[in-house]
Amino acid sequence: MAKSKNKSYFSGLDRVAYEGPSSENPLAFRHYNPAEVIDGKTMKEHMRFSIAYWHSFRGTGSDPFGPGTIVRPWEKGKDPVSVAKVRLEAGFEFFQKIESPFWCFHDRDIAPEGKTLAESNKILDQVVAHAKQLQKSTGVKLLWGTANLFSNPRFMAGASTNPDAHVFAYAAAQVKKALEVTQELGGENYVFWGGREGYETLLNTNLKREQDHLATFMHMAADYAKSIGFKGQFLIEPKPKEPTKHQYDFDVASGIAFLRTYGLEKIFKFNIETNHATLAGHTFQHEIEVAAAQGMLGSIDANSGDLLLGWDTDQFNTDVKELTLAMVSILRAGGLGSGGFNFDAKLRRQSIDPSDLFHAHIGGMDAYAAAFKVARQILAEGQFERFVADRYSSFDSGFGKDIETRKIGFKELEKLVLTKLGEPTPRSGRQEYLENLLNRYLVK
Ligand code: XLS
Ligand code: NI
Ligand code: NI
Repeated sequence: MAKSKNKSYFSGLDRVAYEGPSSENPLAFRHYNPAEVIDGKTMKEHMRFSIAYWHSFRGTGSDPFGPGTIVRPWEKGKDPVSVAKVRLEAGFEFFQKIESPFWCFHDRDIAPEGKTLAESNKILDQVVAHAKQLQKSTGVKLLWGTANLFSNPRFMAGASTNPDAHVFAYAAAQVKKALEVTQELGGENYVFWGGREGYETLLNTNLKREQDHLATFMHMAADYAKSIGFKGQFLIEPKPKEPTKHQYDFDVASGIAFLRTYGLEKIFKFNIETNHATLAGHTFQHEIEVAAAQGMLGSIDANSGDLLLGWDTDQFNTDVKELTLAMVSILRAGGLGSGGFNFDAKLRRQSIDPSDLFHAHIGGMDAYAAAFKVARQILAEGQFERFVADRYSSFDSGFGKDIETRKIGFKELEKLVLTKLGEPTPRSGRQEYLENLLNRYLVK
């Protein structure tokens, strides 16, 4: 079903224009100017924003207490495959109007499942062909693809960590296909979020065996990707809980331990999601720093949670302070490479108008773009960098350097303290001074 040239799924909502910080138009960008060139790259290229298809085009506002509230006009028709194609057209119109260069999907968001795997694959191929055409005609690209290994009841006890080898096999077959379609659409990364890879109770769980299986699955995926010449970056997306009580990819630190334990550390980087960081009891910036410290910062799932709630609320993030701190760490680490900022965020249940989808993304994009600019200024002026460098400067020379290079040990250090150094002089960490300095950048 081809879309006629002038048909619009979002009539009355135009391509969002940049109007600058003083604009009072709520449907304009005030900070994200896609065409603005900074250091030889446009803002569009710097930010690499992406739209999460599952939330923005499959989300209905349903929750455990009631059905969906969001009704889109294109969601009608008897044939689910035709509806899937029309929905994609609506999606690509939105991606263009919101100036997003990328999108992301799970296999099952874009195409309905058939009665058998063979049928599902066939349907997926049809929809992917349509997506490929839309990518070509709009220039919107695929940041990453992934497989939904958590919604279908067959995965209720996990996919690769399922106690039943049959389910492991099914999941393997599904990821094989998801890798193929991600490659077909030029996906720049492939994401593994461990949907139900965790446990509800240890009473029925062999934790060691499940973790071994998870690693085996990752190795199989990497081998297959290699065999088909898939060049995209593999990403692990940690999350501590939800849907299971304990998810194996708890946070970045436990993810690093897992990858190293099983010899996967060269194959993976991390896709860090803000709300997953806070669910794990960390700040967003903390997770970025832990990944960056190991050269494993890959991509961002841009959202935020509600610190008073214990689940993944997946809200759009407009907290410029939180994002500025994250951006400082990201830029200091050299950026995201093939990654980007994917709005893994959904509209609130009462935000039922198509314009709400625009306001949501405008807010997220503007907050990130503003944070990007402030972070660049902070790094260019280097006040925090100099402060931190100075704080550790005793390790730059003399016995401090000898410690870092492991030239000396306890014996030499004891002798130094007893004969020369004596008692150390305490120095202020100056936290309040630094917090005020940060606010000088944020509040002009
Ligand atoms: C769920 C995850 C999921 C991944 C992709 O909490 O964020 O949406 O990003 O499977
Ligand atoms: Ni996510
Ligand atoms: Ni999430």
